[in-house]
Amino acid sequence: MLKFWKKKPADAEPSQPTAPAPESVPTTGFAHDTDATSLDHASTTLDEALAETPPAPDAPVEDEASELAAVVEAAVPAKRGWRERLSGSSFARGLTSLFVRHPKLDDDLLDELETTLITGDVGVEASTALVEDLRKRMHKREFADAGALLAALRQSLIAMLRPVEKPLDVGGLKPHVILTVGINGVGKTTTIGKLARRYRDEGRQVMLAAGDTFRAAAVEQLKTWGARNNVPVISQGQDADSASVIFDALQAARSRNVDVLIADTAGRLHTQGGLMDELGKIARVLKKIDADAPHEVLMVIDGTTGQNAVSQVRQFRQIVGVSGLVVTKLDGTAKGGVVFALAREFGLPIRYVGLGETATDLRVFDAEAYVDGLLPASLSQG
Ligand SMILES: Nc1nc2c(ncn2[C@@H]2O[C@H](COP(=O)(O)OP(=O)(O)O)[C@@H](O)[C@H]2O)c(=O)[nH]1
Ligand SMILES: [Mg+2]
Repeated sequence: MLKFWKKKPADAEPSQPTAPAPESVPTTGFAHDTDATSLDHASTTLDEALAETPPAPDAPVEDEASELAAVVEAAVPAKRGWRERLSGSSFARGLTSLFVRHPKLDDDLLDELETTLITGDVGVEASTALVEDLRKRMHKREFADAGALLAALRQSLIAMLRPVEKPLDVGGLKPHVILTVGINGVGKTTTIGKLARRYRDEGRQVMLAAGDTFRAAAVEQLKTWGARNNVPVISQGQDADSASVIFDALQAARSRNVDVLIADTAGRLHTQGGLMDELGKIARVLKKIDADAPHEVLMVIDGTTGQNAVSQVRQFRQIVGVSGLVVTKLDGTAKGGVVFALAREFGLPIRYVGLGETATDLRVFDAEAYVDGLLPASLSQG
């Protein structure tokens, strides 16, 4: 059932999560927050947080209308907008210019296609396999012209991504625990903010856990997203034990009947080994409360990273058993081909993609919309 919550006017929402100005942080806030391991503390924090988010049955009509619009947007896979966000990437521009420069079907076209795919981060193996298949089919005269080859390329690219088009289902289990992992700066906290907004708009009770305790700014950033979306954030002071924060949050989420708990984690500690130990510990303590938790280990990848993304996934997978991926920053200059490389290498579900910095810029991954966003417009419009 849908619930309408009091919501700040949309224009109060900055395009980027900004930490509060230093002078607006109460000096006593951290002293209070630091005393942290007890459950009482967690529920106190939660009571305070929930007190700020009562259901508002008398919410103004325009609020209901915008909430509804957001629900509709979340429910119907919005294919609109993918091309707008993706077509500016060097990969998409490379593909378009290739077909403009080579209107004729020949081996040169295929050689250049291979180069474009490799340059676009699709990966050497995948690019070569894809082009060799198209070349064979061309020599068998399967394609009447370059347009037919483009159509076949589209089908092949979609076929590469179909197996990883598996949306995350957060219904059923309650609370559904999502542990977010990935290296620093990839967009974990931003993605959590976007997810909080999405799930809340679907009428779910959402809670966030500020498990990136390595930097004070990370906690503030998550709190900002929480406040903006009227979603409670469980946190302790800076340098608190991340596993303890997330453990408390799961206790609180259970007692409050929360639907989805999303935990943030650090992307960097003093040592790489330290980070991996911490993630392992988080997973272990969660299991003390719920043997199946975390239900999703969502690894966030920066789409501009290139082939390095593949080794990042390999590393995190060994430690915490990644169950789904989010690829961010695919808007703008990202090459975008890394999505294909990841799909081929791991076959891990790609749950969402980030197509911008604001709360509604996270899309459920859609293989067809993604490929059509990268390829020349003439095809998918036809
Ligand atoms: N353009 C764009 N920027 C993004 C996207 N996702 C995150 N960012 C930006 O990436 C930067 C790092 O994000 P943050 O969430 O702090 O990363 P974290 O260190 O992994 O938590 C911020 O400036 C975000 O606004 C996206 O999908 N598109
Ligand atoms: Mg962060």
